[in-house]
This record gives sequence, C-alpha cells and structure tokens, in this order.
Amino acid sequence: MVDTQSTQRVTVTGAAGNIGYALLFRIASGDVFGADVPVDLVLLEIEPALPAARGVAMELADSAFPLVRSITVTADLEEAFTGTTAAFLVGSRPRTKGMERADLLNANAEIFSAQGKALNQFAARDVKVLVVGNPANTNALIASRNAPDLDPQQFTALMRLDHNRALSQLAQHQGAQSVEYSQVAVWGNHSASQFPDLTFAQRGGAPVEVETSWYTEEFIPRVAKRGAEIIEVRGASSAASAASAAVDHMHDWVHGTQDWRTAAVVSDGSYGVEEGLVCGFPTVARDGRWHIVQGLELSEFQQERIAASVAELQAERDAVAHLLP
Ligand code: NAX
Repeated sequence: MVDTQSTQRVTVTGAAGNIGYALLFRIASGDVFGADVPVDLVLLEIEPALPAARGVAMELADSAFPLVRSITVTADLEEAFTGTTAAFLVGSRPRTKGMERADLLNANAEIFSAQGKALNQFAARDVKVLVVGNPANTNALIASRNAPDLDPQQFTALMRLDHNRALSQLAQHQGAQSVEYSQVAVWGNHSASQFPDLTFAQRGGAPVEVETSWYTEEFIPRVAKRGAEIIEVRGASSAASAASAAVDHMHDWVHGTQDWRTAAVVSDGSYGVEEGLVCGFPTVARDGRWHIVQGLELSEFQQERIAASVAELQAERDAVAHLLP
C-alpha cells in the first residue's frame, strides 16, 4: 500500500529540455527520495513546449515506474507549485544571438521572480528548491527574495556538478577513484570564476598533495571551464551529468551527508561572503538543511580566489537589483 504521508510532490521546470529529460527518469526511479517513496511528478513548461512535455510524460507513463503515482503537465504556475515538496527549477531563458548579459539576467529575473512568488504562495512550507537554470546562483537569489514567507535556506543553486567534476579530475590525475576523496569544495559562482579548492582535500583520511602548477594551471581552469569543453566535444551542453548532480544534491539534502559537498546556499556572511548572496561553499547536510562548514583557516590565495568569484555574484545581483523586492 502507498504511504501517502511520505509521498513527494516534485516539480520540474523546463521539463521538455535536455536536463529535464535525463532528470525526470532518475527521480521517477527512486534515486532522489528513496526506493520506497512514491512521487507525484509535475512537469512545468512554457506553452510552446507543452506538446514536447506531454511526450516526456507519455514516456514516463510507459516506463510503469512503481513509485510514480501521478504525472501532471502544465504551464500554469499555481497548478505547478501547489503542494510542491521539492522543486527543480531547470527551465530558463538561454542566451541568444545579440543578447547582452544584462538582457539575459533580466529575462531570467522575471522568470525566477514569478516562480519564487508562486512557491511562496502555493508550495509546501518545507519545500526544498534547487535552481539549475543559469545564471543559477543569481536566479536562486531572485526566487528566494520573492518568497518572503519561506526560509532563504530553502533556496539553493546547483554547484554539485562543479564539485563532481573536481572530484573526477583529481581522481583521474592521481589514478584513483572519486570515492576515495573527501573535503573537496567549490567556492563562488557557477561560472568560469568559480574556485575549485583542494586545500583541505583528503584521500583515505590523509591530506592530498598536488603539484602547484597542475593545481593552478590545469585543475582549476579545467573544472571551471568544463561546461565549455563538453559543448566543444559533445556538440551539446552537459545534460545527463547536470541531471545526475541535481539528483545528488537533492538526495543528500534529504538524506544528510557526513563528508563535505558543494552546495550554493544563501550566505550568512561566513568567510566574508556578503550576506544574502547565493554562493558555493563547503557544506554538509543535516536535519534537512545545508550547513556551511565553519572554522576553516583560509590562505591569501584562497581568499583572493573566493573574492573574485563573489565580486561576480555581486555584479550579477546589482544588475537585477531593480527587480529585487
Ligand atoms: P534546454 O534549452 O534543453 O531546456 C530548457 C527548457 O526550459 C526548455 O524546454 C524551455 O522551454 C524551458 N523553459 C524556458 N523558460 C521556462 C519557464 N519560464 N518555465 C518553464 N520552462 C521554461 O536546456 P537544458 O540543457 O535542459 O539546460 C537548462 C538550464 O540548465 C540552462 O539554463 C543551462 O544553462 C543550465 N545548466 C546549469 C548547470 C549547473 O550546473 N547549474 C549545468 C548544466 C546547464 O548548463
């Protein structure tokens, strides 16, 4: 018998897109909430993409997932977010030819203001929100500022893909497995300015030693620009790996973690990051909340790298300041 107490109502925006296509099937199979937790899936799309979203819904139905109780396809924000317990905000406005960065920020600010308001009004009071659509950190900031009745800590942005990329690059360099490493984190913005940090990294509990030239000249730029590298090689942007990282993020948020993970969360001023910005930090998840790892001694190099990425977050925030309540 289905335990309706634990049923999750999961809203995925941009459900007809590339990431949505990879993400929905992982959620449906139980990878996020658990193999015994039923899900009501809600697919939000813009009107022109509704037919494609209906096609995805048909494929979900054809998979006969034991955990999927219902599938809803809609372009209506109230229908999409009523009772939502977990929201993956993936859909966003892509940058098109001739579009300035400010235009992109503004177009997305409108989308995420409206979705923040709808979450505030209609979602479950303990909803967990993960923003994937770019610029993810600033979109999460906008959504949270438009949801005054929800705790800002309920809004996060995806930097787990950057975290997973950092683990993978380190493991490949040392001829090891990603799972052997702990205390890796990526600070800042989900952009080329991010700082993948190996200062505190451990392998099997012992500090990781890496050559400075590899670290600063290869590792950091490679992780930070991996999205562009994927586009160049695959001819399309990261989709399955982004979906997988989104699954990891929400899974760990719900189930908790021992080791550090990277999550972009609303800053409480830790490490000099301006309060309110949505920034990547070393975090652990406990009791359904992300907690920023405290008490780390940061070198001048670390502080400079973090400050550079935070400056970009501030500039993005300032560009949409007129739309922030
Ligand atoms: P696609 O263009 O394939 O899909 C986006 C979908 O969103 C489209 O179907 C579109 O109709 C829909 N959409 C647009 N506006 C919407 C709105 N207001 N409400 C609901 N749906 C809306 O992009 P995809 O490859 O799936 O990527 C989605 C987003 O993820 C992009 O912004 C992308 O830049 C971002 N990414 C973020 C990553 C991260 O780590 N944070 C990594 C991967 C990816 O680059």
